[in-house]
Amino acid sequence: ASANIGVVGLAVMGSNLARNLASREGNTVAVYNRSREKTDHLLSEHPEAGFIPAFSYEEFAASLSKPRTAIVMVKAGRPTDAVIDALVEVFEPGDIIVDGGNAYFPDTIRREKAVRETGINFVGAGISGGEEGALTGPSIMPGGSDESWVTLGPILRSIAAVAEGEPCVTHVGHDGAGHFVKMVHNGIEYADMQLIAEAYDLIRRGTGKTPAEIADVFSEWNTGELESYLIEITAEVLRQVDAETGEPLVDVILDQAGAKGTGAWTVQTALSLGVPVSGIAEATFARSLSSHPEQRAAAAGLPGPAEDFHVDDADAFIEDVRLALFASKIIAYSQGFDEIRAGAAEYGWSIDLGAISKIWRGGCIIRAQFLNRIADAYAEQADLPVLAAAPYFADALTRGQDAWRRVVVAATQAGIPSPAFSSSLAYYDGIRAERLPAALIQGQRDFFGAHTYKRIDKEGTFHTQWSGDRTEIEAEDTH
Ligand code: NBP
Repeated sequence: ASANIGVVGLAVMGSNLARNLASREGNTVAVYNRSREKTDHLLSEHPEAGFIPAFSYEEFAASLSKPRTAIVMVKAGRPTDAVIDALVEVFEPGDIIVDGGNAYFPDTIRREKAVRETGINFVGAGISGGEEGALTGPSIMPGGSDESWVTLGPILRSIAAVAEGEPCVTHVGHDGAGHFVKMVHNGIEYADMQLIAEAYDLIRRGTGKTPAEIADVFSEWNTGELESYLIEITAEVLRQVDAETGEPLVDVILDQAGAKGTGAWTVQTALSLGVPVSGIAEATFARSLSSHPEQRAAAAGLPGPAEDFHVDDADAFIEDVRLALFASKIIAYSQGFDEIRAGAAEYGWSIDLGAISKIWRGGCIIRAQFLNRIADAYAEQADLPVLAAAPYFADALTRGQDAWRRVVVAATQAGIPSPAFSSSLAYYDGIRAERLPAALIQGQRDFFGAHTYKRIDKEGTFHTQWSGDRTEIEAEDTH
């Protein structure tokens, strides 16, 4: 027994994570993969890592010092269950099994409960940053017990990305909290990407600039408050020229966006929690819409606006789009953090929202300067009801709202779909409204279903006898 950490599953993510672990002072890494070839390959390619190979689960367990700690990096779903079951057989109480794959958080809650009964610790850890991040430093979102964190904390801190001197990992909360937060991270990523795509589309169709020229706009934006990994890579993608045709690559890529499901999970979960994540939902739906070529072909003949879209002052328009993008981004993040807040309340997790924004500053796809402002807002007030109303963000929304409205109006008039821009603006106007037509909805519900309503001027629950003389009575029940 001489390894302090083990990795099971040596496909691209697992082998990169194993190499990352091995490269850090103090770690000796045991490795195991179901089929022998991947283990042999990793060992021959990276003799410098000093891996301790195992070719059975028994050998793997024997090569680990106690408490045994293993990170599982296999395909999500059944393969993960199969590996956990096998490890439970060879591990002992106090040992730690970490699932670093992309598990759906209810699965993590279920697995944690089952494994805990054996006395073994189970930790679901969201790991963001793809292959590159796994190798050089990901953002890590571990859940699980406090006991497991004592052993796991230093190991994960050793391999995580570092942002402003701090490792991008924190003990998020118990059982499924880590995978929940990773899920919302991906949902926010969907919204951020959609917003950037809408900004590009509006600028291109409004000003006639080429993708390469728009790349320069994004590079410029990347020096200011929008500074982020996603803006940076957007410029790179837009600048890329297709070797075969000489066209901008973005013009030869099929316009049907794929998805692996984490955006949908974020939205489904938000629906059951009753949290309006409209930006994430629209971003997820926009990908679905793009991926139905038969419907798009059938609808292609439907009319758009009579006049062509052209803006007179390109620079002013681009500045409006920048402000609209920042305002919409604030809303998307505000909604995402709202979902984490609601999830924590529902599942009994104690999640430090400021700490979450900090561990997203490095390693992950949504890494950005902006996340410091979120951390500041929660440092100022830990129980913020809504992030968008915190002073820094309220100020940015105040600065941006006129431009935001102009952009949404222009997009609507030009017939350019901007679901994420416009739904974010609708959310903003909804959340800040003094009164909402929800009052009318309550009246309608009372009319057809006797669902009752409350009044603004006195306590109690009321019902109007719609099918009778329409007098109001005090009601007992709220349906
Ligand atoms: P894959 O998701 O492609 O999984 C392949 C690995 O699973 C191989 O090691 C394979 O072993 C193993 N495996 C399977 Br399949 N069934 C198994 C079973 N019944 N028992 C034991 N092992 C089994 O690998 P990946 O792309 O490296 O991703 C690993 C995890 O990390 C996934 O959950 C993924 O969602 C997550 N993730 C991926 C990324 C990314 O950018 N790719 C980013 C973040 C998270 P074999 O060699 O014997 O077939």
